[in-house]
Amino acid sequence: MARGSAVAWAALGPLLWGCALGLQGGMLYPQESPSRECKELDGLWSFRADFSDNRRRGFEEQWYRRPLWESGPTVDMPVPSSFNDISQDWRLRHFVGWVWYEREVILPERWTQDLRTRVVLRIGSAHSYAIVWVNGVDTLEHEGGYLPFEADISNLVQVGPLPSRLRITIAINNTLTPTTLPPGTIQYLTDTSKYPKGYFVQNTYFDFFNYAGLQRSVLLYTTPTTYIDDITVTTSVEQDRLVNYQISVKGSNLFKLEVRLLDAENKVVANGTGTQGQLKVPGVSLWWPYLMHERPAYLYSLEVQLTAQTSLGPVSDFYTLPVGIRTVAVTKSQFLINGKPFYFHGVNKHEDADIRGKGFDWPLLVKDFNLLRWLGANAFRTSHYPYAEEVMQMCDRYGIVVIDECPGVGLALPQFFNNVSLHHHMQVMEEVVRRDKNHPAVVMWSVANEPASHLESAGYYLKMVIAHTKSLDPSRPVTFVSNSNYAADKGAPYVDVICLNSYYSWYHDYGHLELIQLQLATQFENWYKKYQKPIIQSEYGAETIAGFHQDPPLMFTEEYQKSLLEQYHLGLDQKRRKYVVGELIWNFADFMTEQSPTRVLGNKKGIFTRQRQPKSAAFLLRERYWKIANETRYPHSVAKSQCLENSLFT
Ligand code: BDP
Repeated sequence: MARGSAVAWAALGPLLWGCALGLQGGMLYPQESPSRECKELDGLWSFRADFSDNRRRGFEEQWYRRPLWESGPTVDMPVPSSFNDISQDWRLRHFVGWVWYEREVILPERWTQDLRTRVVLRIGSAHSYAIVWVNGVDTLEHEGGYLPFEADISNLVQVGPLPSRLRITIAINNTLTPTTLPPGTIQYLTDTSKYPKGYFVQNTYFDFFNYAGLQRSVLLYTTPTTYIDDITVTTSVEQDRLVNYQISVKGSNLFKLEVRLLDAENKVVANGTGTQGQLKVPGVSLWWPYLMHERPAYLYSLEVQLTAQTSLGPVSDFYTLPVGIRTVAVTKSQFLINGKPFYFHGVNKHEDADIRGKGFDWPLLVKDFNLLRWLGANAFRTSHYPYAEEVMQMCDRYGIVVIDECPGVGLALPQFFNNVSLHHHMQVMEEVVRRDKNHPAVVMWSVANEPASHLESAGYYLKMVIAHTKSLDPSRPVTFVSNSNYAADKGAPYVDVICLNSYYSWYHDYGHLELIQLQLATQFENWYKKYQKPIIQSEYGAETIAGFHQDPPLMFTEEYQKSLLEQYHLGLDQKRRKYVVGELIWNFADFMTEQSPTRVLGNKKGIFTRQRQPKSAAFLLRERYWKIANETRYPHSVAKSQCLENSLFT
């Protein structure tokens, strides 16, 4: 790759093309156990953006070789956080190119002296291309934001007497090009009467701000040198209640694996041995979505214990994986969870908040889940990229069903459907599935949002990505989200569920709410007639400035958002018991976008503000979701009060 190049990014292409697909190793979420320790590196890092004209100064001067402050002025940067909204420097908010993060760490002596210990550096995500040095040594590179990556750094820290101080330097480039995901273009503006020499802008083709930086946690963790590398669990409930597991071990071939399944009361309910097997679970408690059952989100724990012989003596490794037993299936007109019809009544989200941007934040996460439960939402889509692992864990624990979307957003131009992009897109799907495959909450993969799927080249491209995803995980349906305007969708034949975004009486027929029911009915009937697959209304909504009021309703007011939703709901109710299997509002909360004359400090289609306060539409949606929950709950005898109680106090 052309290191240090902010813009000549296509150089990455030929390198990637021709690489074999297939990831090395697993990506288990780091956890402490009798054999594993974690050291979080969240907090303040030193930071420096490379403002040089060619953005290459950091590489030319080798900033990774010495402490970053020696290269020039640095500032404090919190991790996790996007760097964009932290400082008062406007150049940083819009910065395109390489930024540099650095942090020193002191390691426990055991980590550096005990040669049976493996030390791993793990980065939750770095948007979008990252290079990592440890003590100045080139250690790791990763392409693509929103997904974790890691490196075994034992060799670097276990070198002689007490090198316990570690300097971690991470250079991150947020440039988006035709072969990144999401893609983008760099445009040079060469009219020197209007723009200074070398002036360029980053064009994106999606509707959220391209926040960047170390937006999720960075940590160090240990395992023994022979260790549990990956666990894959699938569950079935047909004849017997089964948990199928597959475990990969690295470091030695001489090992023993013991597996125990514990119920929520910590009682062992099944045992197994070896790298793969099936566990029968007597009197099983299934994992049910929130509001679908009186005891939703039941989780077992799969305890894996490894004992191995190494040249330095015996080692043990322990890892515990939460397991929810449930099935997912799709018919011509239904989405089934545990064999029962499931109706998605939920939201689309963004990872987005004031100051932090896309930075992971526990208070925000818990607030969002409290709001989801208050709303009676049972699902969301990770529009338009995989969310933090902690979010997925909460979904498992709260019973919130997830359509897990990869960053395949903004695939708007014909040149984005090329072989290099296809290869990268498949690789990203591998990383998404590897990371999220064990979450019972994840019921479907979404490979893209609104690709230009009327194009011939897009048809082939989507077919390949969908087929690849199915081969990675045959246990879940696969979709991509269509803009319902594209009558001749070349990708739709390959999806299991049709997901449609439409904005009637918003982007068309402004103000004409009376047209929504007719247009929605036409949309549903056309698509169903053609494909005979269940349909989710995956987006609908209206831009709404909290506090704007007008009756009769006018666009941008809270009354208009409510009325638009009401009209959509009438249309949805006509098809709900036929083949429409879900509705997801756009959007859960207001979020930041690029600046444009059509966005007032971002996208305002949230039913909550960016600060998570309800607009009037939130109350309307709450009424509806609780009503639908009461109709669709299984078994039907559970009282609403019971569910309300669950939602408020569990
Ligand atoms: C949809 C996109 C979404 C946008 C939304 C909008 O999928 O990312 O934010 O439009 O315009 O088409 O609000």
